[in-house]
Amino acid sequence: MSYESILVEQKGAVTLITLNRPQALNALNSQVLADLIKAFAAFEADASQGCAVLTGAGEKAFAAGADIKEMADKPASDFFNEDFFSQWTSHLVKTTRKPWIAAVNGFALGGGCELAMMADFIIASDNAKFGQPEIKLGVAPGMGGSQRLTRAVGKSKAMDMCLTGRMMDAAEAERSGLVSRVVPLADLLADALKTAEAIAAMPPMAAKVNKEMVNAAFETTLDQGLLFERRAFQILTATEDKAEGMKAFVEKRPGVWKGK
Ligand code: CO8
Repeated sequence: MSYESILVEQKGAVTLITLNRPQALNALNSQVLADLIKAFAAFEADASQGCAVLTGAGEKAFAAGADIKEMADKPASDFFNEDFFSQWTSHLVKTTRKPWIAAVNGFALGGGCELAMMADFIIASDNAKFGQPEIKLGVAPGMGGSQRLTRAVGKSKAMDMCLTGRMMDAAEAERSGLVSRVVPLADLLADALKTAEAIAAMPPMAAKVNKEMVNAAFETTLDQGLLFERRAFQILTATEDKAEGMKAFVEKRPGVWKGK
């Protein structure tokens, strides 16, 4: 499979996807979207792949936002008629059932921050900077920033970020719960790949179900979420991997998974 704006490599059971427009700070244009849709579909379909890592080329940016140059002259009717930005969520979030991690190296602004928040979790480098600066362009977040950022860091900080357009550094992002951890830039990729390898080595059905359960917490009441959790747990107990996992524990050996 060939891509114009991203690099895709398989590292064992981990797919590493790199946004590759460093000259534009990996700004997200329609080519990047088309490439990512293809890459995520290939990752999802390939049974040898258990987890993906998304990062940005270069040391400066994960992605500095949607491509402003591409959007600048686009009429409002096109944004509306294309339902601009909707495909990001439908392809990268809704149809990707396998886990994936955003390894944020540098700026994650606007659509870049929103793309990182589509990941199941974010590992950030110590030079990472997050922000929703769209207000400065006369617009507002359009790929989930007002919703996912608010769920991640709460109303006060989300309002602060969206209304001032200021950047949050990696330490503040970790303190606020936006990222799971911060590591030195030099260690970021190795750390993210190691984490992804560990996830890819888990029973695949259990990985998908754990992801679905945590995501359900954002969509349901507590009672409905708890019911979903119990039912999903109960279904997992019928899998061959559950039998193997518990047997392997008792026999003090690693489990060998079938994905069944
Ligand atoms: N889109 C297109 N090109 C970009 C973007 C971007 N989002 N960000 C950076 N670039 C380009 C620059 O234009 C520059 O290109 P060139 O060398 O050809 O001039 C190159 O990347 C390097 O950037 P800078 O020279 O600006 O680098 P600095 O180190 O001086 O600054 C910053 C780094 C602070 C990250 C700065 O580049 C910046 O502020 N970028 C824009 C950040 C931003 O506003 N992001 C939000 C974009 S909007 C969005 O994501 C949601 C949709 C909103 C709809 C808008 C409708 C009009």
